[in-house]
Amino acid sequence: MTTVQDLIDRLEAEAAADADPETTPDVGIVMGSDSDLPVMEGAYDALDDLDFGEQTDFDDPPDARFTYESYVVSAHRTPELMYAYGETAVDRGLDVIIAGAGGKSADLPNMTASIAYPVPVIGVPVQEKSVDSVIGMPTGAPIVAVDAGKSYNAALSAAQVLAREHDAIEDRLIDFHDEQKAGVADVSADLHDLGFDGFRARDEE
Ligand code: AIR
Repeated sequence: MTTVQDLIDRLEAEAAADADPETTPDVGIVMGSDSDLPVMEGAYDALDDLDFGEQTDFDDPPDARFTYESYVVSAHRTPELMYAYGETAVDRGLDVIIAGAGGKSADLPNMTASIAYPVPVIGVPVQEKSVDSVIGMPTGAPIVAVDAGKSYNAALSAAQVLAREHDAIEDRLIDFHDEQKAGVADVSADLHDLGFDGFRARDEE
């Protein structure tokens, strides 16, 4: 069984390895519990939509040029792991972190933002009641956050950060936006041209 100390040792060894930045995960996803996965799933979906690959082995990156990794890190159950993840972020080659937590004490995003600084952290309040604890940071301690449950947007924001340095991600973001625009135009014309009943009947088919 893997212990918290095993994970901390792993993160520290990876940080010390001085890996080629092209082989390290670009985005780190952390969440307070695996019970957050149904909400955090959107971040994986968006990164997949943007052609990122999932890196499950630090020493063996996937073929995709841009990658993400994910861990469960609880601010309250495993504070040592939260510190280790934040403290090793720069040396492990992470460029941006997406952090999600639920409940009223959703402190993983805000604490990770402070520990990993200056690596930007995009916070995802997993529930409505988590919003205040995610975004309520004091002056000088920044966090970027999305609305409750909007993990898909968190990944788009992470990609926007990376796009300032990587034209390929910028192109993919622009394509994604164009696809969205086309989708709205399509549905708009269908609603108008089929009429309400026809549109609903088509959707129920
Ligand atoms: N949580 C886990 N450790 C600290 C916090 N705040 C959050 C998780 C999850 C919620 O507590 O992010 O949203 C409930 O976790 P669990 O594991 O009891 O389902």
